[in-house]
Amino acid sequence: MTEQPEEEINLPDLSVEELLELMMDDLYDGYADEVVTEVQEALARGMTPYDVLTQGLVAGMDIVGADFRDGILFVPEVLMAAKAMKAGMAVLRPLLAETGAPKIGKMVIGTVKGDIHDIGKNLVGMMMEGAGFEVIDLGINNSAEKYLAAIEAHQPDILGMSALLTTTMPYMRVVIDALKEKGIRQNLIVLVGGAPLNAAFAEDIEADAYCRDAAVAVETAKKLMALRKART
Ligand code: B1M
Repeated sequence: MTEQPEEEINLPDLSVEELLELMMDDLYDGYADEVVTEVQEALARGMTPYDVLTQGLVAGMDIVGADFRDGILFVPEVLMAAKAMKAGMAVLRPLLAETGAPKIGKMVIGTVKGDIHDIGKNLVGMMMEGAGFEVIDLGINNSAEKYLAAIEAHQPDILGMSALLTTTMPYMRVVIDALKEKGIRQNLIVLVGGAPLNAAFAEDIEADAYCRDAAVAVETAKKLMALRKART
C-alpha cells in the first residue's frame, strides 16, 4: 500500500478512482474517521451505497486479508482495519436498508460457535435488510442452543450462518443436525457463507445453499422464498 502523503489532501480535488484508492489506504491503515469522511464524499459524488461498499470498503478489506495471510499484517492491525470498515459501514447501513418496501421475509443470522469474525455476516445482514428482509442478528460465537432459541422466539423463514475458520465451519452441521432433531429443519431455508466454505460443503451438511457473498445471499434468499411461497 502507498504511504500516507504528508500534505493535506483536499477530497474534492480527487477523481473517484483516487478517492476510492485513498479510502482503501485509510481502511488498511485503520483510520476510521478518514474512512467515514471518504465514504460521505463518495456518496456526495453520486456513487451508490452498494458501489462504495464493494469498490471501497470490501476491496480494501480484501487487501488487508491477503496481507494478513502473507504475514505482512498482524492481528492488532487487522483489528484497526476492521474498526475502520465498521465505521464506514455504519454510514452506509441506513442507506442500504432504506427501501421502504414491505418486509418480504424474516432471517435470523449469526456467526457460529468458536468464531468471532463478523464483518461479512454484518454485510450480509445489511444487504438483506436493504432487500426488504427483517433481520435478527445474533452476533458472534453462537451455539446450536442459541440458534434454536432465536428460531423459536422469532419464527424466521431463513437461518443464515457464517464461519470464517476451517475449524468452525463444521459447527454448521451441528446446528443443522439440531434443527433436524427438533423436527424443524423443513420449516427453514438454511443459507451458509464465509470465506472457507463452498457449495459442496453446503450440500454435504444439507444446507439449502452456499452464498459466496452478500449479493448472492440476497439473490438466493429471494429465489428460495419465492419457490417456497409457490409451493404453499
Ligand atoms: Co481472522 N482469519 N482470525 N480475524 N481474518 C481469517 C478468516 C484468515 C483466512 C486469515 C488468514 O490466515 N489468511 C484465517 C483463517 C484461516 C483458516 O481457518 N483456514 C484467520 C485466522 C487464523 C484468525 C485467528 C485464528 C488469528 C489468531 O488469533 N491467530 C483469529 C480467530 C479468532 C476466532 O474467531 N476465534 C482471527 C481473528 C481476526 C480478527 C479479530 C483480527 C479480525 C476479525 C474482526 C471482525 O470480524 N470483527 C479478523 C479478520 C478481519 C480476518 C480477515 C483478514 C478478513 C475477514 C473479513 O472480514 N473479510 C480474514 C482473511 C480473509 O478472509 N481473507 C481472516 C471481509 C468480509 C467482507 O468477507 O467475511 O468472507 P467475508 O464475508 C463475505 C462472504 O464470505 C459471505 O458474504 C460476505 C460479504 O460479501 N459471507 C456470507 C460471510 N458470511 C456469510 C453468511 C451468509 C452468507 C454469506 O449467510 C447466509
